[in-house]
Amino acid sequence: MPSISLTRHLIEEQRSGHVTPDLRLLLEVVARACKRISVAVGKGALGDVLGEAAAAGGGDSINVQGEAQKKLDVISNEILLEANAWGGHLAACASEEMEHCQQIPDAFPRGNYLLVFDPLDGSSNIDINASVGTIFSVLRCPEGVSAAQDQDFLQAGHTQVAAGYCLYGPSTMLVLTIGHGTHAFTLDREQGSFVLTTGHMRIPAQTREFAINMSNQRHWEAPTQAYVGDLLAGRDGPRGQDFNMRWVAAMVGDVHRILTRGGIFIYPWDRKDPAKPGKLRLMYEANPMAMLVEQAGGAATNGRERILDIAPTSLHQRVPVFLGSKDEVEIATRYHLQHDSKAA
Ligand code: FDP
Repeated sequence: MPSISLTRHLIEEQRSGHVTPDLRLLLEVVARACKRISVAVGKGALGDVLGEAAAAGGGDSINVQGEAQKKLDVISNEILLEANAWGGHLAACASEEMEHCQQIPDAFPRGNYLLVFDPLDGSSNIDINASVGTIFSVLRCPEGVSAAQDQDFLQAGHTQVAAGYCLYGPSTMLVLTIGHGTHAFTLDREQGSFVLTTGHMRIPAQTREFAINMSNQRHWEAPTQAYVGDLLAGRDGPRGQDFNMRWVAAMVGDVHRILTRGGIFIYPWDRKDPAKPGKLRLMYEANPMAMLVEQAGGAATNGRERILDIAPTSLHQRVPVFLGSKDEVEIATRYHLQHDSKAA
């Protein structure tokens, strides 16, 4: 059986009418940028890529989220911006690392798509040589818009035309959806190409594995406490079975495990900073992951409603996330909705 490269897969999807030539080429460019990021990540301590990025005036560089930027955050952001500037498929890019979207420079033709990315997710894993990743989402540029602004990106997740991530782990993997299933490609380092290794990933509907940062437990709201408490009670509790816990601390790694063998990933609202509706970003993390998970038969909510139906109000909006095995996400969501209806 000949191996199927990402290029061949996308050409076949184009022949089936699932992807336009422009979107196909755009996805190839993103994949190529991810290969370059994979090389930079792989250099580790030998490549002067570890540690914090320096600010222009000295000290550590802080991004728009108020977080210290790692050198690899900055390098990955630049690789994605540079790779996507000249292809002619994009109108603008928005990155978790930049306050506002960036239009394609006037020197290059502009296309009909908008690219959204988190260049290096899980960056606290960089310096410990653990998995990190790039997450991306593609939207259509609204009709008639020639110079896209931030508000043109504010489209609900169900309008995404493609979403994916690249996981930089023991192997580099690209996981992609264009709305016709979720497919995983592994980077063949000798050939330099992504090869299809799992087509049509399926998340089992039921699971006995959950992922959450338990150190925040005391800050959670009552229904999250009740739900996780019942998981922890195991076979003696209302669920009548034991649950295992895993936490990679990079969303890409946790979601990849769930796409591979099921589970539920939770980053709930908490009281640590009541002004923030969650830690994870709707446009850069929750929407693309929700599309990938739904396309693999799973579910994704904010504890109350489907993530892909949330109308974004700002580029860097945060959101609580419950995603993974469909039945388990429904159970977790029910705890929150029942709590709300009792309180009403
Ligand atoms: P990080 O801050 O290291 O970039 O997107 C943020 C994220 O990582 C997710 O990848 C990860 O799931 C989560 O934050 C980890 O947060 P904790 O600090 O609570 O572990």
